[in-house]
Amino acid sequence: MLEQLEKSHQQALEALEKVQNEDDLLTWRADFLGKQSPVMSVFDNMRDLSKEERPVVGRRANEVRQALEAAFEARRDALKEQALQTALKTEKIDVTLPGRQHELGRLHPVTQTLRRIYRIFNEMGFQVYRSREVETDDYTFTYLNMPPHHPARDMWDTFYTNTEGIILRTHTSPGQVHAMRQYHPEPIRVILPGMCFRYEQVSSRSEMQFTQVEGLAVGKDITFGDLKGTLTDFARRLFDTDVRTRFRASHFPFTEPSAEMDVECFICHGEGCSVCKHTGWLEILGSGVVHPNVLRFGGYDPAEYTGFAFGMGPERLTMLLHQIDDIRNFWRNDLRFLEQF
Ligand code: FA5
Repeated sequence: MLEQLEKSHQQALEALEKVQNEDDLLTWRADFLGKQSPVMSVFDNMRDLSKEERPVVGRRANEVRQALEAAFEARRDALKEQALQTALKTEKIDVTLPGRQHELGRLHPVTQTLRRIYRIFNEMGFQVYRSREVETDDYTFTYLNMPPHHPARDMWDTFYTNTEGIILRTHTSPGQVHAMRQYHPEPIRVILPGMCFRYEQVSSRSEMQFTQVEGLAVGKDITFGDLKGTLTDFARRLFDTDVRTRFRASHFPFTEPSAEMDVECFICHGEGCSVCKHTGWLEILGSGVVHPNVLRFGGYDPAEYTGFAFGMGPERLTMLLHQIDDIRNFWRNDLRFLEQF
């Protein structure tokens, strides 16, 4: 058995000499130091030996095993060193190569429009006022002069939560009453941007989730003329100095009188086309003089105070600014679309 042991030792060392990579090295270890290997099976077969032979063979088998383990470690270190030297020679860093370009993200087109709107109104003295997206029925409708069962509520159908009276806001107008209750009896000049939700058919012009920017001014002697001047100036600053605008009589329960503002169609310049439904005009916002009941709910005496309010849709404004024909592009998250802005 001793003879067999020496032979296996020799064979193992010879095989190890030929090993050139990590994989082969692991195979070698399984072959010569694994459970089934000739050296290790000596331990299993000890019981076949005589009492005198057992310690001699056992000692030698241990020596051989330790020698092979040491040889394995040495070979592994040598291979590592060899690999490192090869890498150093072949993988030289070329410091003259241009660096890798990092992809830069950018602001969403609607966010860009929102920031332009903030800047324009800030220059006119309006501060940004944030108000919540999850609202009460009272703030969304009742305090805006739409008591329960008022038919106008249907125009702004929204999403209801499991908690009675708690809904997702259908417009930013509830923020008007929050701002009034916080600031009364001080004068107010704020814009209220944020997300709105509507239970409505999604189409190329309407989403069920979209942003609005509300505006509110409250003070003494504020007139419809102030509203017109502010919004006309806004449109000129956002679009172009000589863009044509018009106010059309409309109806909102929370403003009296009410008006919608149109800008001349950019596609046909007033001639009439499919985008403007052959009217030559595109609606951009709703507005009006704050209704006395809303002022009262906000804590202002309508005999002393007046105000104006408006609500615009930044998605629609962005569509006009960039001639985008489908509002659904904004949420599609298609980089080919987004990278254009
Ligand atoms: C309102 O929401 C009123 N709260 C606006 C208002 C505020 C009037 C203050 C008077 C005083 P309206 O539903 O028309 O009104 O929406 C206003 C603007 O939001 C629209 O002109 C449009 O630009 C945008 N908008 C409305 N619905 C959608 C929709 N589904 N998808 C995208 N934009 C929309």
